[in-house]
Amino acid sequence: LKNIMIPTFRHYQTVEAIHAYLDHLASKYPEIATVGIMGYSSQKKPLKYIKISSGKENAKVFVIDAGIHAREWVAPAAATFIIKQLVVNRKKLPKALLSLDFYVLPTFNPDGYEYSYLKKRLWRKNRSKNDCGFGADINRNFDVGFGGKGTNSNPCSDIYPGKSPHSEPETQAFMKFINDLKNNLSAYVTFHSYGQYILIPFGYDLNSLAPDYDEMERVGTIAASAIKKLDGKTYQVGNTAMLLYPAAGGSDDWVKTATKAKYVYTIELRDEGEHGFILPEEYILPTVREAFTAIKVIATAAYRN
Ligand code: ING
Ligand code: ZN
Repeated sequence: LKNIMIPTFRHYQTVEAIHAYLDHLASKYPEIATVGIMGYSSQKKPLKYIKISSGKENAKVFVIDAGIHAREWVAPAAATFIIKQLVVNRKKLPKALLSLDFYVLPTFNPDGYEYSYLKKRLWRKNRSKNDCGFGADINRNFDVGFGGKGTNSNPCSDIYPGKSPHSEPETQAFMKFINDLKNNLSAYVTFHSYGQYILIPFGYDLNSLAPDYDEMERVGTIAASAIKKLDGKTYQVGNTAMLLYPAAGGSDDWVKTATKAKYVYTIELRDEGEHGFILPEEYILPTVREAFTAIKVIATAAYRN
């Protein structure tokens, strides 16, 4: 029996185990950690998040999510690892990380993750009903260039953006959640895999750089250097559309347009394509350490600026 209360990051966990771990932390560390539900998936699973509080009034906010795409299993593992460092290993944290309020949503797409886990490993989308069967790409469902480049209006497609902007319950819950925090929001990171990229908005089209692009690139480059120093891995830094491909309707583009957050990134974790989405379990721990390394750098910048 695997002890879900003490994740070792040697195995990929179920949605239930990840959510149980958040509840466990909230009951063991009630001064620091509280669990909330921002809404429900189309199959009525809770969109559970954990708030890790600085204890300071009007602290700047850092929102982290993962698992918007079902098959990118290492991303929820990374979010879980970050949560563990912020709560259990709090004594080791630098001042910047103690001074921010973190909100972490480790499973943005719990229905899809479970479907990938149990039925179809390479499932990407959520599980909402459509004319083809199931699934919209939540990372195409936001209203920034909706239905444009990198999307496909065929509901069978893996990049089907949904029937209209914000049609998906996961998108709606997330938007409301961000809207409630937006006055203090300073940083947002959404974890995906794979490719080893630190991506900067906008992604909806070519030649469209977000406000603060240069500052985001500066800090992203420091994060990539910190990862290189940690374990030698290379993460490329640049604009989503130019470095990867244009894709409209992403969560990062929406956060950057709808809030005053300065530091907004999509981070594509390991690997560079050898295993792709099916990253072997032995690589979970080194990968999630890279994720936390990037978060420390971005949090330090967010705290200062
Ligand atoms: N990559 C992202 C995708 O949704 C991306 C890249 C980031 C697109 C930000 C748009 C905005 O296609 C993966 N691997 O999902
Ligand atoms: Zn993805």
